[in-house]
Amino acid sequence: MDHVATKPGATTATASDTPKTAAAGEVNRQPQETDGFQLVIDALKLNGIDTIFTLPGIPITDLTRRSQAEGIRVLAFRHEQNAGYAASIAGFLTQKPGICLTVSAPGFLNGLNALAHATVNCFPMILISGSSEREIVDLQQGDYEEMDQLAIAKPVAKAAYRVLHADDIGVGIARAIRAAVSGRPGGVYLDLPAKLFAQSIDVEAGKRTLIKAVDPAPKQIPAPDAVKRALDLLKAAKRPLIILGKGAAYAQADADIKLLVEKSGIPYLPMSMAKGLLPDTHEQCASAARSFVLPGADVVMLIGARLNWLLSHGKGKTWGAKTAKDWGGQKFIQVDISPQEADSNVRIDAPVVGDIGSCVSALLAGMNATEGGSWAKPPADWLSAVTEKKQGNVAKMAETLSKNPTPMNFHSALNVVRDIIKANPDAILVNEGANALDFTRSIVDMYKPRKRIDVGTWGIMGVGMGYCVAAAVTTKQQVIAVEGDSAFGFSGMEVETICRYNLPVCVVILNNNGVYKGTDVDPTGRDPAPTVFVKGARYEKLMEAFGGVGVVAATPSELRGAMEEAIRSKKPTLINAVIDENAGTESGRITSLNPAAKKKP
Ligand code: ADP
Ligand code: TZD
Repeated sequence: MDHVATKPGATTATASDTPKTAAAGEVNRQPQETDGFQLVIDALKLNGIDTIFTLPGIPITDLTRRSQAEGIRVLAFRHEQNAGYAASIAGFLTQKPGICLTVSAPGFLNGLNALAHATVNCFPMILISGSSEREIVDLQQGDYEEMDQLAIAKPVAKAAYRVLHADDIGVGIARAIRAAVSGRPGGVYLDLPAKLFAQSIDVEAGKRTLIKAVDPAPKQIPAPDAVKRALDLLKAAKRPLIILGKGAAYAQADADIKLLVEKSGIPYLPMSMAKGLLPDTHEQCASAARSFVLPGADVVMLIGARLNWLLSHGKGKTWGAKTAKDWGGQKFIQVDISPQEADSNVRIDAPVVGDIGSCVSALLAGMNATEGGSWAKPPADWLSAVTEKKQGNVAKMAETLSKNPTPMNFHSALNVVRDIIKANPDAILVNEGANALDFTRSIVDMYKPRKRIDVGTWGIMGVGMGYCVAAAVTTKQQVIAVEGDSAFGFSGMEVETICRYNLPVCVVILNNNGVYKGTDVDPTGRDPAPTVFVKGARYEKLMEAFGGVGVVAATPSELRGAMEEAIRSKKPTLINAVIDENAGTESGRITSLNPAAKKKP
């Protein structure tokens, strides 16, 4: 097939247009043509993609315009990284790949962080970047924004593809979608050189090249013997524990997961983004007894959670072992879609490989078949020990939360957020920071699945405002972001985006004047210390600058009033919650990972 660039003034037609039949006697009828821009749009729409997160420029500006004209929701950001994070979390929330569209080299690199983040967190996302002329790039002759983007994307992407010909666009997009959502989801890179967009081909021929991916994330049914092995281990356990991870939240198998947990009677721990799969107030929730159940358990069933650093690699003191490298003695069942995940850190005695929906329903069926369906609950002494520990910790926390210190601290501020989320359980909670993250995770209960989105596997700062935009747009719910003042700074300019699209987002900055806290000083007396910011910064004015509501809250009651009003009005709101600059510890709860902290004085 001949690929000719569209001539100036040449008309293009959509693939959905029907070619007109030649009028009687007409000779040399001009064929109806479509172009690369249109085929990309048609291919995305055919596959149910309805939203693009982007920042326009050469060569994709017309793609953003024409996508919008064709009814795709096009959300334009102020920095590609934020568009990328938005796409990644849209993928998590919807199970459809989130699309981030950028310009070449610098725009692509700005989006790359989010692509890596999607891959690391197992979120389906496609980073589509325009790129420069291949001939010039490959001879390194210095094109506008020259870069071999495909090569750079590969190491951080689950898959990476380039499309050179308009009649391959259909295949390119179908492959990208399949790679993003099938098996373990991840970030996919799709390279679209500038020349591709202008290529024109016959409308009908173009239409025939498009592919609607059939069943792009096929179910993966676990093997019956793997399910039996897992159930046998669970049945024999004296002190069993279930850990739910964000893979379980992603799977949208909420009802069956709840059934499994409740039928088993086993205490469970939700990982951060699995909070709310069952309400955190559930009697089997062992979050408040975490440091008791991890070392205490004898059999642990992981559902969509990896034994990475967030679970201390399944060994060491957290798990009751004598030293950091030792095994705590637990046996593990791991339910995961990735067959390579088992044994990544410690031995997995019963891997159950498949999609969580299929695995959980197979486990439930197995439990129902056992002993006539009367699956025995775990031994009472284990359950009562967990409950006792939990009640003690909950009482201690209640006492701390009831205090009302001046200035406000993390606890007194988050006690308000806790009440607000309880009253608005459908709201999405976005959370980043160090102390702002750790305290929110432990203080603010979640009641429904996929309502808490945060820094994820890397503990990354900068996801905040991108997540807010994506959460508001894809779920249409109120969004509440609890942000450290440092964390907010990474994406703060996107408050303009939030105002521009008039999204129901309430940002609460827990402002303690710095990274972790605001009290460090430069020992030489020359500069501010690296961890401190301008004291008394007026972040709320940033929101006011773009027409949103800005509020300073110095007390819990001011914070409560401002949050309630934000939810009532649905207006973009930024609350500068001023807290004690002494509040907070270095690196929050992961001080131990800080090399300086281990140095002997
Ligand atoms: P957390 O940080 O909450 O502990 P992780 O990101 O470490 O969770 O683990 C998520 C796990 O879930 C990954 O190992 C991934 O392969 C798995 N996963 C993601 N989606 C599915 C699914 N639909 N079915 C089964 N496993 C899944
Ligand atoms: N850069 C990126 C992209 N991610 C990171 N995690 C960091 C830097 C290091 N870092 C943390 O791990 S937390 C944090 C940084 C800079 C900010 C902590 O300060 P905060 O929160 O104001 O956001 P608290 O509540 O004051 O601790």
